[in-house]
Amino acid sequence: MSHNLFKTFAKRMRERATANFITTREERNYTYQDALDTSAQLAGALTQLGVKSGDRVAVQVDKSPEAILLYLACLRIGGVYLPLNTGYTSDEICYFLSDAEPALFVCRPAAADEARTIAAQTGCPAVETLGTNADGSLMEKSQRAEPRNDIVALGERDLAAILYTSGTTGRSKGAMLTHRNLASNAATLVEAWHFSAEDRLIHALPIFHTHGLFVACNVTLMAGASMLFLAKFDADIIFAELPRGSVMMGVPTFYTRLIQDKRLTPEVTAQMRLFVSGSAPLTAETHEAFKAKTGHAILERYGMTETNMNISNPYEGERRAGTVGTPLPGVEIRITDRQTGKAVPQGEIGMLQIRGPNVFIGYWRMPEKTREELLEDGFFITGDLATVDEQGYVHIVGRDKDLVISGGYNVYPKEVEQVIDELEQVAESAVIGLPHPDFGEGVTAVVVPQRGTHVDETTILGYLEGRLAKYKQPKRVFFVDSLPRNTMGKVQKNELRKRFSGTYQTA
Ligand code: MCA
Ligand code: AMP
Repeated sequence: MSHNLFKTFAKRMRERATANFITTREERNYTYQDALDTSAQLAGALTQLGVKSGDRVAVQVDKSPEAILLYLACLRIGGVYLPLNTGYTSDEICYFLSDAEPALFVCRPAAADEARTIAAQTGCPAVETLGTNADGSLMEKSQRAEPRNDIVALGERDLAAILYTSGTTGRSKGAMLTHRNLASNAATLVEAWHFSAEDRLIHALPIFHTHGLFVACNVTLMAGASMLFLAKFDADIIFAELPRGSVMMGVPTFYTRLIQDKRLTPEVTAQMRLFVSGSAPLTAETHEAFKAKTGHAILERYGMTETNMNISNPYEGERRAGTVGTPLPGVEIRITDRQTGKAVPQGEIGMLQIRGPNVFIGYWRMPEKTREELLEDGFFITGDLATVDEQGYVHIVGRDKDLVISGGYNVYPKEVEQVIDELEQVAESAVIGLPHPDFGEGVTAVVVPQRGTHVDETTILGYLEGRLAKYKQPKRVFFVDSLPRNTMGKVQKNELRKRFSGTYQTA
């Protein structure tokens, strides 16, 4: 039996052949039959370009229906899809290509020259382009290619995708996700969230992370539903489209922005049956304010790149503000003591661990990191601190990992600190997340200047420009004479968070 996820999708796509799969605001439509045909053409082009089963295909393109069809084409032929944040700089891309060694790099048309330089430096044999209007060299090649209507047979552990997540050491790790991981999670979510062919998903998330790519698109495909594909979150467009949608998935920033808008009313959301939130904590206040303004209780769920979705508030039953709900069917959780790894008594706080068919098989070419985080018994150490209440609802109460989540994007302080510390005028730095009214947490740098030198905020921010993706760059930089440390010499980031806590209060 083949585990190729596309086999499951294709069956549903054929059943729904004449129905719309993706529509854009510019009225570009793909029916499911169009999606089957174009993905077969793209699969033909990939084959012609030398991509074979198991080969990585790195993709850094703007959001478009064709980018999703490229993802489907990869699945068809057993290629491993490797989406990259459009905000990543050349330096960042260089690392990903050297590490993943893709057979092909697909980039934006405007970035073709730069991409070829990076490909040459990293030994990537082919570069093609994909634009937002069904344009670019890959689309041109696909039109002339022999279509591949077959679906490559794959085993249980064959990879569908590698998604890079930053690490505490500052080096990004490639999470290896199998066809089985993605298939099981999509099927579970379709059931849990009552997705059907009737649904129209308002899709305003980026498509290079788990949330916008797998949660949104795989669930839509499995249900045979349709998606309205928006380039990005734009409140004006969301309000115009809400009356024609049935589901929206978003990060908390979507919801905090919507509740500040007078246009958020029960009437404008009357057609919607479900609002989902994830990727970062949704505060109980935001949950309650949204409910007061619309009558809808946002369904908050919890996931990770490494595990897909694990825990969700119920579709039917109480969606409890400030909690992420109960484990999804097939997912096991345990809350453990951070030192001993033993389960803590119910109601106590500990490290959240997860096991299930949704959990990845390891980090790409990092066996030691994999062993540290993915235990022999199959449980994955999330790095999140949680407690389970008497009704079985999970509360994520904090993080044991040094991570900032800004507008749903993860930023590992180490990565930013390393770049700041390259500056001669800097002795050392500490990057922290502070409460931010729009992004939830605002990346903030606290810097100790080198004795006898002068350095200011502009110099530091100027240095980071072009070296780190925009969302990783601090919103503010502060200067101190020394960093607070404990007796072990470890920087006490809690102290810094307290000291600068009011920074964005009026932002
Ligand atoms: C944009 N900027 C940001 C962010 N986004 N800065 C920090 N954090 C961000 N997330 C910068 C812009 O470059 C700009 O800088 C300034 O902030 C204002 O931009 P604005 O136009 O307001 O932002 P936007 O374009 O509206 O984007 C905000 C956003 C977006 C809608 C929240 O970041 C977004 O779509 N986030 C979703 C992320 C996501 O999908 N995460 C899922 C990861 P300047 O003005 O200086 O140029 S998957 C995951 O976490 C797991 C698996 C899970 O559970 O889902
Ligand atoms: P990523 O590495 O991008 O997959 O992000 C995963 C991390 O996002 C988790 O380890 C959590 O810290 C955080 N996260 C995701 N969903 C939620 C949620 N609903 N509440 C709190 N944190 C969340």
